[in-house]
Amino acid sequence: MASGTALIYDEEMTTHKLLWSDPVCDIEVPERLSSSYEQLKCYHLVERCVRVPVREASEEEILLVHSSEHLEVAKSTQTMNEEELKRVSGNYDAFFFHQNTYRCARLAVGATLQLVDAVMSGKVCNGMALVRPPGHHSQRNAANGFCLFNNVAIAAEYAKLKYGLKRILIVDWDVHHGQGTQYIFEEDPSVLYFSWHRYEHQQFWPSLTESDYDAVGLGKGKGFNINLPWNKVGMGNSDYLAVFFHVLLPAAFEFDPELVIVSSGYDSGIGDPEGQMNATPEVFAHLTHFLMQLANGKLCVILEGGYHLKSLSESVCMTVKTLLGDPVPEITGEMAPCLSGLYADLVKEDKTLLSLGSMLAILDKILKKEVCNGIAQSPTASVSVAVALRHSVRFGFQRVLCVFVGDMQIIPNTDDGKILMIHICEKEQSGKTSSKHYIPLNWKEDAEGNDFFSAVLGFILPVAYSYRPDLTVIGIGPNRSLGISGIFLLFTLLQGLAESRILAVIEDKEINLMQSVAKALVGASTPNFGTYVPPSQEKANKIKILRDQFQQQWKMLQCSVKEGISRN
Ligand code: Q9C
Ligand code: ZN
Repeated sequence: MASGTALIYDEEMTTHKLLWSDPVCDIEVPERLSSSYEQLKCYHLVERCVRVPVREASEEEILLVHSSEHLEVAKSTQTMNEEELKRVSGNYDAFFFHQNTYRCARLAVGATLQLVDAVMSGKVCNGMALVRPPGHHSQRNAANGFCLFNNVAIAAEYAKLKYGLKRILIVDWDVHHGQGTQYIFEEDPSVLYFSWHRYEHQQFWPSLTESDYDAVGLGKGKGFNINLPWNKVGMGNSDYLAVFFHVLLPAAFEFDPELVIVSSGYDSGIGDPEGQMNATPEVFAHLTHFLMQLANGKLCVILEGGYHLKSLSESVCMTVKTLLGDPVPEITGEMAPCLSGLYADLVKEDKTLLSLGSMLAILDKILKKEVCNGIAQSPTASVSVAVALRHSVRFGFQRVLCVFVGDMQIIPNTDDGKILMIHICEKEQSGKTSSKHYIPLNWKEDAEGNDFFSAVLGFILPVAYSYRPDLTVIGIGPNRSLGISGIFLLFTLLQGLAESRILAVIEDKEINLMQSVAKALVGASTPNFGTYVPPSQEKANKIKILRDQFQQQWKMLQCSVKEGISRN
């Protein structure tokens, strides 16, 4: 499988700039690119990436999306004087031309196509292109909102044509609606377009009715356009995550894209004058990490907006760091270290003792932050898990999330809130009733395909993100009711929490499972274990009932329009 992260940047794209005074356009400055690149250098991320050069897109490539009239107008601006440039710019809503704009826009498209080629050829697994001008407002026949050519839309058409792709997902996390991209793919079922955007009941630019949630695509493309308008400013990390859990990711997993392209605007981040949102740079690491689980990891991130230079460049770094496979940072967090202890009475057999010794050795390395994760084999996983949990709490961890799959001989005490246990098993286990910190989830994976993603996204992740664990322990015991693919998904998605600190405890003799878990923990993307299938009505109801039962305690579960996502 492909590895490595491409980074595409060329200083030449900083030569496009505003020549006159215009308060609408003056935020789209060359420093957006150069300061992002400087910050990447500063964190030593540039040297860890594969440098891919830019190129000029050909006219033919631009014509995949745009009209020849639009191309000719753009071309003609190369030799204009300032007065003429200003006049042509005035024909569009929020756009400025410079003599170098056409050249830069061709480089921006070319950079995007270079990234698609690098990913599709297997030269790298994923990558980011830092480009100007941006693209997602640009339409077949018009420049708009700082965008001349629609970089991402051209890339999607190019990937369909050159690589025969049948399903491409475009995730537009810029704070503006990429109406240009929506128009281009409105009738196209092979491109699923998702955008969230500041909307304020149509008061916010570009103030279109078609930016609302009821624009779902047209004709054959019906169902392949998803808009999530924010009717208030101030949205933050938990809002973005809730939308991923409850809206985007369920659709994306079911769509099963062959390539994911991000219209990556960071004006949805904190401090941005356009967006007025509150999401911190770390959230982009989480969003990136989720998208890395699709399309076998084939992910192309293309810069769009982002006008607060510090917020922008930190967010770019978070994205690239995550693409490189670094642990996902905690969104917020506090911690405290301490000592250790053991369940002496449970440990009767030598075999158990031996396995506990090696488990504790691994756990200690995780607690001391020498490693980020580890796998321990055990003849009795639930005993090892109970010991690991006790030990972690004694050491000083405040919130340990434990997901246990299969039968448990011993159910740890979770009354003090320092442990949250989610117990996945086929049938209700007697002797313990559910509570805020002990949640039984009776689930048997469908034999026809992997339907467990619906439970992970609809219940487990929201609860886990509400809890904000500082360590995750995943135990796999006997009679597990999940297949390898479901367990793999659990491991990859829970890596977004607790700064990726995960201890896996697996009942021995599960060689295949050990290998899959090891792959998940080193950051391999979800292999093809078969298809993701939507849950049956019965399973969907089960998730809904659990959500209703626990949403007062675990707020990220709230996802109804009334009390959830948009808080209108
Ligand atoms: N009163 C991108 O973020 N604002 N473009 C126009 C008119 C234009 C944003 C306000 C914002 C364009 C790529
Ligand atoms: Zn924007």
